[in-house]
Amino acid sequence: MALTALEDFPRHPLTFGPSPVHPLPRLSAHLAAEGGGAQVWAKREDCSSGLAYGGNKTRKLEYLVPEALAQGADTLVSIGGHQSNHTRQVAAVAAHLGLGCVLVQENWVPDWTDPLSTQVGNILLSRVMGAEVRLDPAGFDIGFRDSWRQALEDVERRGGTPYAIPAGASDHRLGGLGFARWAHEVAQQEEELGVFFDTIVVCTVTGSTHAGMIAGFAALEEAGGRPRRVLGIDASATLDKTREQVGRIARSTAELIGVGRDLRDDEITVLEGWAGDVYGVPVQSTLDAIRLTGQLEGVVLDPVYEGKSMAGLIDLVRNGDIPRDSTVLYAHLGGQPALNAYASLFAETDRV
Ligand code: 5PA
Repeated sequence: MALTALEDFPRHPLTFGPSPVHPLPRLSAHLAAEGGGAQVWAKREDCSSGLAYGGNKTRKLEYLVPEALAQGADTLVSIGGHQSNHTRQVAAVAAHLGLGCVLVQENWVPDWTDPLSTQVGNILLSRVMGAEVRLDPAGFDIGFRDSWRQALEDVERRGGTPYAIPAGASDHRLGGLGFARWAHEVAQQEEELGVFFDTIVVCTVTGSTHAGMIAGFAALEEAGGRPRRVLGIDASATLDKTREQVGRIARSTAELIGVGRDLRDDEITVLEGWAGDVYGVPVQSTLDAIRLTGQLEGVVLDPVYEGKSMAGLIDLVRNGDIPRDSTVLYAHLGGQPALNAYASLFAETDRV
């Protein structure tokens, strides 16, 4: 199936190619024994690039990089929490392209006081790759921030040309394109594998991963593809903001890639129930999902994002919201380096 208008946008490849898709047979069997019956597969953004462990932002940045280069930018400027996966991927892309990198790292998880949060995992990797890391006391917010504007101004004052990348590369005109393309990749892999994923489960916070998928699958549906459900699992714990942002980016991306109709509200589904009360702090279901997936499949999830979306998938399969005859695709969006800042949660072996 053609990529339609998506092909008109320049893309700078930063991945090895299509991200791998594979079944999770032992997790599926475990859930079947508990009353669910769906076949669970995973598509792996966490091992699709050689740039600092990859993750979902790498694919998004493929569409921002051509604009940055065309504008003559010499420094990428972005923002996230202390353990942001996004900023680590921006640092890797900057290094790969020979650009400078300034990262504003805010205190998005004040309730998680592990002193290693500003030293290990993602932030360590960003420093290794040469990014200028600026710690900032501001709390979690997916919107635009003064500290980020300040960083952009500082680069200009030094005579540089910054390229601004918002949190999660989301609230950006091109932010949804990477995952619109992901939808086309899924359709192609389905053809090769002879499967159809009727349900996609994806973690959502700043929104453009989920939004891009919605737009991409809508384009496929318009081209005659079978309809399917794209279930976003909120991990922001600021549900209204995330839901609004997903809807806005999904609609603007759909327009950009020429979907040719407005998206229906029922295409934009952000489910709550697994984020806990605050962003960045795992709850029991997060830890259970991390242990279960690790111990049954050898697939590692993080406590901020993927553990929460897998907790959602597990419950939805168990309680039949994802029916027994479903084939469900879990979008693994990366994020494992943050585990290092949560080591105390796993100090002892705990078999499921
Ligand atoms: C992130 C985001 P979106 O922000 O596109 O909704 O993606 C959610 C998500 N899984 C899911 C992982 C591993 C993620 O890293 N991370 C942010 C970051 O700063 O790392 C943007 C918040």
